[in-house]
Amino acid sequence: MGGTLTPAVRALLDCYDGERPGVKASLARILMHGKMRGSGKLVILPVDQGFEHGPARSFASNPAAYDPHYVFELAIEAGLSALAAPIGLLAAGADRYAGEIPLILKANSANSLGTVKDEAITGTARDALELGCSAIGYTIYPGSDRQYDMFEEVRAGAAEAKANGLAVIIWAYPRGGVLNKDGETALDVVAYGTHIAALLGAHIIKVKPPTALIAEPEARTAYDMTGIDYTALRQRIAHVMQAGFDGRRIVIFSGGPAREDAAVLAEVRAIRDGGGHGSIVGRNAFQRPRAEALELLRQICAVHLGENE
Ligand code: FBP
Repeated sequence: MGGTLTPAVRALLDCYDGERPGVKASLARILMHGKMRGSGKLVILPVDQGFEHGPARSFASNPAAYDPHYVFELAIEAGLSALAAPIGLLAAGADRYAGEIPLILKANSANSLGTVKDEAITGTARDALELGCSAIGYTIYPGSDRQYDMFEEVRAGAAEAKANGLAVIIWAYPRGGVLNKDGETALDVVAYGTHIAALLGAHIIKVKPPTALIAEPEARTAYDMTGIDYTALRQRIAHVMQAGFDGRRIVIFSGGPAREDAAVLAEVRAIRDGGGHGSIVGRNAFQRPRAEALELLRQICAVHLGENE
């Protein structure tokens, strides 16, 4: 269904000064779809974990999700903003469900069998267009020994995508190099990853909710200087939004490993209160039985919409 853009969506599109009309139309298509339609917030289902973590770790707890049609239907029935997945999964449903949900082609992929912190290019702008996608997505690993090659690959892919009217999403996941596991989600590191993604030209940036740790000793002084207390997640989210061009880029937060509903929803409330643009929730959706997943997704959407849960 078409319709007039809401003030919230117009305001967001205005943040992308000078961007091509085709790209803005693609962003609008995602922002004007499903339950979050017109709110300026997004809730997206990512299903690339089969690649990143392997099939059993991803789907054994809810075997229905081995079937690509299941995840298409989950995203559609939940009224989500978009479905993001690698080319093979999208190709298995893009025709059958054409026009029912905006699609995002996850165009690079890693697997947990390798040791190098890198991703292979597994899709192109042309692939995305053929599948009817609105956007293309890339992971970057700031900090990894392969980071500069990843940045160059994203630059090339993003340029081609934008020239073809596709929006660009960057999954900014610092890891490798000097970072240990805790450092990957430290506040300064997540903010740094967000900023690098914005500087690389992402329209939408996806990061993990940050912890209160400051990993880089040199950054500590800068944070101390602000006098801001980052104990509350809400405050840390607000800082990540600053790093995303002070709210001029759409920044959404990933769901992480499957947890209790209450823990997921508490985090989503902090994302909302910190001014985050939404959530991208995979395992906490498709690893639950369908009815439970739909109910949790309903509540996640309600939180972001500021409705009664
Ligand atoms: P989840 O909600 O399942 O965490 O999905 C978000 C996501 O970014 C996926 O797109 C991706 O497969 C996964 O997290 C990667 O997580 P990690 O890099 O920590 O293995």
